[in-house]
Amino acid sequence: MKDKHDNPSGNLAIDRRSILKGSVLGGSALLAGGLVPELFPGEAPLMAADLKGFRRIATEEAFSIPEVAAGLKGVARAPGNSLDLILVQRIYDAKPSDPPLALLRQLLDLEDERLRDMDANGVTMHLLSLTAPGVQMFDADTATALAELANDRLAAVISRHPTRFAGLAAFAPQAPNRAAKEMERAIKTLKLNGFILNSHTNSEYLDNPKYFPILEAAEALDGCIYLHPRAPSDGMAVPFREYGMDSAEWGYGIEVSTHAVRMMASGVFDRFPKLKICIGHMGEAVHFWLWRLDYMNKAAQTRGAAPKTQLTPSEYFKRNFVITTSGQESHLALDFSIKQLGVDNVLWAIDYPYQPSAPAVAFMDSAPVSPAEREQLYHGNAERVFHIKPA
Ligand code: 1WB
Ligand code: MN
Repeated sequence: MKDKHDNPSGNLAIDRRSILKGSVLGGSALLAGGLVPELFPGEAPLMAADLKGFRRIATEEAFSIPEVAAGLKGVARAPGNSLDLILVQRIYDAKPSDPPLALLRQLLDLEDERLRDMDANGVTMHLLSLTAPGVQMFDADTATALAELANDRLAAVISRHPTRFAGLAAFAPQAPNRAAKEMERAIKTLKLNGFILNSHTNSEYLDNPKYFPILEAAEALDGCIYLHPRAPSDGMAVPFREYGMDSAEWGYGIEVSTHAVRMMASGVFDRFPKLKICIGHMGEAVHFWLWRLDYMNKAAQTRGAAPKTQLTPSEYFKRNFVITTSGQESHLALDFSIKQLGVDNVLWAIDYPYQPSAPAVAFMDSAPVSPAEREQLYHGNAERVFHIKPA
């Protein structure tokens, strides 16, 4: 057993014995320059030299391709009233008079600015996914073709940088049987790592039996579906139209959490017991609600409002879901998530380019967890859930 006096670099400011006993590490915000509040004050911080070697796999990292961006510019200009148009118009149809927006450039870049950002921040790998709303606002034929094209591009960039990129396959729920075929090609031929779905499609959710071929394929292929946000569906859009609430501040999380609860309450996981769903933004708060979900779902079942299910919502959530920390850099929320779900079920993410890399790294570097837990959060869980080859 080593202690700080044995460390040849002489900069190890932590008591190894307390780590080995399983106690928490210091929560002081070493790399965040004091931005992250201390959860466990009084503990010594880790020093930078001890952290730079981590295998950091970021699991909700967005990209696009020019053809999808061009399609979304068409969506931005077509008649329509969906809440997503606020974001789609801002990013894909910016007026020349608008202040320049780095986002579209960063989404389309894979091998230049992105790799430099990863290098500068010690980020080993991006698990890439076609950014929201993906292909889900196109007609079925366009969506199917663009999903295939995006998956081909993704596989090509991964083959050029197999240690830096992994990827989630897009598919077009508008044509469920063709989607299932593409999911199979993505895993078996392109060797992608799972699937990305940007929540609802035409205001319909995965509990709808028309989508069962997709769930069946995901389960059979052992591919986790990352249920990523888009703006709330038409039926619940109105209260989100003001104050910027359509977006990542609130609307996105409500959309995805609603999707997750629909799936659990519908009994879809009785039909597909091995289906894995990943949700970001620290679980979109669903696991904060587990006690109440269990209590009230049982009441709903008793009065005949909800179907009888084999398990409770909390049992489904712990069996069928994992969460990521994307864009939710609170040590208190992380601590709660680990206690509620187990450290095996929490994965690290940045949400590049929508959120900056440096604070996301600082957040996890300084998280009040043991070294073994930090390895799980940073890469071990991602390797297991998304079939990424360990280093
Ligand atoms: C933003 C965030 C936009 C996310 C997104 O577009 C996604 C944003 C698809 O902050 O503007 C996200 O995943 O949190
Ligand atoms: Mn995201």
